[in-house]
Amino acid sequence: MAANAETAAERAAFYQAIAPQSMTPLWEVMAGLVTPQPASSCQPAHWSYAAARPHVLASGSLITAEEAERRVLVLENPGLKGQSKATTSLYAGLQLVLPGEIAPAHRHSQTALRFLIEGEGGYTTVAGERVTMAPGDFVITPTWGWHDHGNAGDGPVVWLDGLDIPIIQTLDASFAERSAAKAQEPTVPTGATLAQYGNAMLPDEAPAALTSPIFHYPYERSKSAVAAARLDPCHGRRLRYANPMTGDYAMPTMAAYLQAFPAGFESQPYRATDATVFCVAEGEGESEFAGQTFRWAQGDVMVAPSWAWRRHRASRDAVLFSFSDRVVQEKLDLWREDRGNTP
Ligand code: GTQ
Repeated sequence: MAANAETAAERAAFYQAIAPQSMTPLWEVMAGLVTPQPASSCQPAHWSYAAARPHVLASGSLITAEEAERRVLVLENPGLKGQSKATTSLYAGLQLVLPGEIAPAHRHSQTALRFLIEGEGGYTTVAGERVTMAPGDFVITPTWGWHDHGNAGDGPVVWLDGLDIPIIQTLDASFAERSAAKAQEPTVPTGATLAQYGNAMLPDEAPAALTSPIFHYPYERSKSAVAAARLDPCHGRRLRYANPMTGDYAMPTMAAYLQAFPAGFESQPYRATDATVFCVAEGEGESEFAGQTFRWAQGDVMVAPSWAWRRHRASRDAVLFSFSDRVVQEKLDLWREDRGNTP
């Protein structure tokens, strides 16, 4: 036997000998574990709302919201098939609620966010306060908070769900339960939370929690806020949704943003370690992630993987919602960005 073959055989025998002890040699796997830069299976992805919408509506005659518990088509990253993941750490889906339906009350460890894409009259009840969602509204369901959804309008309501499901999975920290009552009886007047916490004023007894007390950020307010923001060469006019009690992100596991691009805007190349899910609130344009170009319009959802170069171009005035795990990465001292040569 050649020396190399002899060594290989000797090593293979050694690996076999230690396997029953549940041991394995690091040197065979090290390069794949400790990579010089992010090496993600997550791929750049795009779901056109025009293409997805007929399937979402078709799911409405296949199963009721009540039977499904949540009637959602999961947006699965093509690089992460079978895993119910939009990115390595985040879940996304399109949820449909038809007029008169109720998605029954439950609660779970996972934090959820909603970004409303289509329809009027859809509502969600969080901690006893029922809010009606209009297109572009951003809504938070905090960890372990009771929530049920309904539709008091006369057309379908569709929103983007974003959840930290893969993070909770990694941590093996999932709990969930269903409520005995199908829906919560509202106990707090609609709008009371936003009025108290969303006007640069706070009640004396306000508790500082990791999740924002505001769970409904109406689009009209958010849009006028970003319209006044500085035009950043990489991000356009961008603001993050914040917890007014702490100034931190609105949720402990997901960072959420709204950004406006004036017609004709072309962003400078940018990359960051937080893979990001985008949803188009309005306008048209295209985005390039890791060299793949996607043309987008209202309701489209896109994924930019970790450390992939991103560029956006707006052919009309446009507004994009986005969310990522940046808040987690920052807490762990991991988050990095690269603005290329842009100041
Ligand atoms: O609305 O509670 O897309 O529990 C996935 C899991 C939505 C929800 C999803 C959920 C929900």
